[in-house]
Amino acid sequence: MRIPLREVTPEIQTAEVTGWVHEIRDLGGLSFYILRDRTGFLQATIIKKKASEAVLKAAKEVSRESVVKISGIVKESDKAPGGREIIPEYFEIISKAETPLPLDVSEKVLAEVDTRLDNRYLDARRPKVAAIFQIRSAVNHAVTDYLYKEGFINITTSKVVAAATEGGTELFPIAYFEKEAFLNQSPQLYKQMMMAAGFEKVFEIGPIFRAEEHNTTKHLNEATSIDVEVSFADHNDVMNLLENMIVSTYEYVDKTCSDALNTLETDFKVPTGKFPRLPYSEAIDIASLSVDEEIAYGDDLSSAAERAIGEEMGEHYFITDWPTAIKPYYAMPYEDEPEICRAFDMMHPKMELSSGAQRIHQYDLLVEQMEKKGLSPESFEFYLKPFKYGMPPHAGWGVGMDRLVMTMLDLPNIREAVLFPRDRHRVTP
Ligand code: ATP
Ligand code: AMO
Repeated sequence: MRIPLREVTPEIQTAEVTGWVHEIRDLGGLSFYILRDRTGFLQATIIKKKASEAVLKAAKEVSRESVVKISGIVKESDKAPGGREIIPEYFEIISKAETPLPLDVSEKVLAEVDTRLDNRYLDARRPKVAAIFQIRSAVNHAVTDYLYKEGFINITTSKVVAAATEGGTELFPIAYFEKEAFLNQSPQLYKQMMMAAGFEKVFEIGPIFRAEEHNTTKHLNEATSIDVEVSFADHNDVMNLLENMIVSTYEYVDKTCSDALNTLETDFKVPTGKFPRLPYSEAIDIASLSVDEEIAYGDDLSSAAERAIGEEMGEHYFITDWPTAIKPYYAMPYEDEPEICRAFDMMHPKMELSSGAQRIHQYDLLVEQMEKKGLSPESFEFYLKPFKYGMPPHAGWGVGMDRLVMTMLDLPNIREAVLFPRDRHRVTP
């Protein structure tokens, strides 16, 4: 029976293993084959004088990154990785890799990001890359687990839509028979409609599509968003929910991913306690003191402004009380001060991770806000109708999963956190 490489120890005496040939070293009378699978490495040592003809033939023919099956005796060895080695009595090449390889999996030669992404299947054989996706899987698990425990219903909404939700960023049109259709920018309108349906607490983890024109290290054209919506809740309730979810996700990664974190050699820290709440007006003051550009109240925060404020804050934080004019039409203005609204962004010191708000649940006010933003309520009829038949007050947010993983692991580029990223120039693989 096949044994994962990590579990091969001298105590088991003999083993049958499969894996990829990570490295080959030939020292004349001796040759070494470092095998790799998702659990680790194992050295196969061939003593040429003692090995069978069949083993010698396969060993001579095999190339790096081929898939092989080896069985033999397991012995202690202080010079081999993990302090043990296997002496092959059987050596089969299951799938031979062509040479030269498109990129060096053993990391002796570093490849450009584009070469790596073009050959993601090979790139992801590198333990440092695989570790990122093990952690991303744990993040997904922790988030889902947390939300289920909080009583949320997991929903799946359509990604083919007839209208924009967010504004500000462009839509991708798609060919949909004789209708005009687009890829959805956010499940925003759908999660709100499920509040009208009485689901009370919903979440969705799914793709969002944004035709961002520029290539940046923190924007994708297809991102993964963690979206929640909660009825009978205000912006403060969902900010509390968000910070608890983030902390518990970090804690889960800390508890379950120590090998992957060690492989990445990253400075991983679980954020502590409450994230400070910084009103937008104060955030603008901080930014205008530290950034070399004109910044006025009412401006969106540029990336440079975000970084300057982040440096000052030094930890995760919220920016609250945004000007109503620069947040989407669905954000609820304060009753006594309608120029500002119950919207927030949740920030990592390096970038925005989430936007959210208490939403407008009153039909007339929502139509008024849409008109103020230059949108035509007629094209949002499917969304507006539920507000006429019993819409509870509600609030929610969306977190970019890719940015969450990127900032958690201090990755230099969002593409590192995505298996098959989509950007301005990339639609394959
Ligand atoms: P929003 O908060 O409006 O949904 P967003 O999530 O894209 O937008 P960020 O990604 O945090 O917001 O963007 C912060 C800042 O980065 C923006 O205000 C802008 O200055 C800059 N920015 C946003 N999108 C792009 C882009 N596609 N290309 C270059 N810079 C951008
Ligand atoms: P927003 O547009 O701020 O809010 O998006 C929410 C979060 O999604 C992530 N994100 C992206 N990540 C990578 N590339 C992109 N192009 C990209 N665009 C967005 C970010 C961002 O903070 N409907 C609201 C959410 C709500 O109010 O519930 C929304 O979509 O991390």
